Amino acid sequence: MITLALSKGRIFEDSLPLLAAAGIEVLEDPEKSRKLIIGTTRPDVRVVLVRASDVPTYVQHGGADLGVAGLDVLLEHGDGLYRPLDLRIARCRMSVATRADFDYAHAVRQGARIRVATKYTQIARQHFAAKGVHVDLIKLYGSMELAPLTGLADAIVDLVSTGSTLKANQLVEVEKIMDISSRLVVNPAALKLKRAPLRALIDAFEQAVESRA
Ligand code: PRT
Ligand code: MG
Repeated sequence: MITLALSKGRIFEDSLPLLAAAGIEVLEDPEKSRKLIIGTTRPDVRVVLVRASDVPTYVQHGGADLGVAGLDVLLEHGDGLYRPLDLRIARCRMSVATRADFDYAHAVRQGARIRVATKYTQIARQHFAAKGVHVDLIKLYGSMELAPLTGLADAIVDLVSTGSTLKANQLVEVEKIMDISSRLVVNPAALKLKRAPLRALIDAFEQAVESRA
């Protein structure tokens, strides 16, 4: 049995065409069913539904043989996963945003201490350290946009796709940190134990990604 960890929402939706290209269809719609384990048209392949940020944990500890997770989630999780394939799905970017009346470039030039609220503390820490910018990081679990509006922080680090969430909250994107897409991650021990079927699945995903590029 091969177990694939996916999260509900955009990663599940965007993974369906890749699965289809590998000849796999899931037998249930997670938006309609409450099941957390979903069978597929391949009797030896099943999908487990977990929180996006739990996918690396499932794959690392063998709760799943492979999984799909955003680069943001993987970078926050840290090492311990074989990361073979950029699936180029669920694309967005990690950016710094502020209120329009906060002069970010000026604050950086002045060497001021900037208060940054984010869910992505590892990525933010690494980014500002590389730039030599002093920051006080404030860890949040959601609704980051609120932080600059309430005076909790000067800036946020968050994912941006269309930009409409920032716009709706009168925030402006002042710096792109990196492009983000989802990756196929594989448990190294599973890759040894189930080499042939996992390799076939990874190769099919790879071909599907390339043919869509
Ligand atoms: O379930 P849980 O809340 O723990 O997980 P999650 O919210 O991380 O899951 P989900 O499904 O929302 O995101 C899964 C992955 O999709 C993320 O890890 C990213 O790699 C990727 N992705 C792609 C995005 C976006 N685009 C995105 N736009 N994840 C989040 N957003 C959010 C963003 O945080 C912001 O609040 O959408 C808002 C911005 O969107 P725009 O279009 O208004 O700019
Ligand atoms: Mg979400």
